Amino acid sequence: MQATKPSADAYARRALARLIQPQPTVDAIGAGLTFYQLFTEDDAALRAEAEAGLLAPVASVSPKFFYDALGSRLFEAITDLPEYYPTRTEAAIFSLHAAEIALRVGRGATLIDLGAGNCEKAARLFRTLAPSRYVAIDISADFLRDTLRALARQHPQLPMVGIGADLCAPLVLPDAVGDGRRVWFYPGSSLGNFTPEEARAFLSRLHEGSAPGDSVLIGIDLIKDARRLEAAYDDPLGVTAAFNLNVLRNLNRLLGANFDVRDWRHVALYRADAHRIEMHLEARGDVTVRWGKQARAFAAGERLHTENSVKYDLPGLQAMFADAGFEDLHAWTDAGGDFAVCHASVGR
Ligand code: AVJ
Repeated sequence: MQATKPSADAYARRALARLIQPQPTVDAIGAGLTFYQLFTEDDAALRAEAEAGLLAPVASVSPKFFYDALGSRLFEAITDLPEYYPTRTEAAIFSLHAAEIALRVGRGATLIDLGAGNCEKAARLFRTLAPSRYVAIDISADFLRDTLRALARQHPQLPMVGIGADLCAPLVLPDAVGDGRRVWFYPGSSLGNFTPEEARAFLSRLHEGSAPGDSVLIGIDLIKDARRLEAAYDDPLGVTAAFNLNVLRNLNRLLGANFDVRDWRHVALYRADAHRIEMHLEARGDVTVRWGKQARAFAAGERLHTENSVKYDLPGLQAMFADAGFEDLHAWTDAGGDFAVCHASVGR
């Protein structure tokens, strides 16, 4: 598909976005760090979303509900597992190709970290990319705020903006993000949580929110042997199982539900036809879950679908970035072809 011509309206759109931005809770933490909490008013929407998923014929819950403070820590622990190759493979690609990546990305940009988590990946790029500002966005706001406090002390010269927001919602950035050239950083194969269609739509939204010269830097897991994939999502230590089960504790808090973690079993399987890992929680026996005036009965063996982790190949990535309007895709991979780091630009 022909890449859409970058609209000259991008700047105007940015200005408009500034006019309609919601009033966030602003927290000037000092030492060049400002924190915005954008989604507090949306708690009801989050509850409605979780509830709709639980009541659907095939019950599901969005993976964004994994990431309460404990969930974020459990995910960090996953990245230390020998079976979970993506995080360390991506880090190796960044360090091996640092010079070339810096050349393509360019120094002095506003680095916008989408789903920043512990901010470690971005922080490791500070020296290579020399950003003029670091903007970290994550749904796990308290975890992000703590992380950024520490990071700001280590990098007193680098202005930082933290934003607690749901990336699935339309992204409206506060003024403090500034008008500098933007690099949207989306590492860790987070894009894999979207279906391919949603992923393309997400990239299109980034493209729409961009001006000529802005770019994306995205890490994504590649299609490989099912056995290695399943081992990465069902580790013998049970850390991934704990990560998956923790979503139930989060739902209990969010909805006032009565999930008992012991009633559920972690399931991870690779669906080769859809190129995706699926994670589910399977009821060990008949279970009825209650919250408010609602209830959902699960028969023994019935599953709650908690995550898709879609894997790509390079031609598929090429097509998706082009469809979203991006140009000049360059992908770096490790020698084993396990993981790709992609850079693509908004044309002039
Ligand atoms: C953070 C979405 C990239 O899909 O590999 C890790 C989450 N789930 N183990 C992934 C995850 C189970 C992870 N992402």
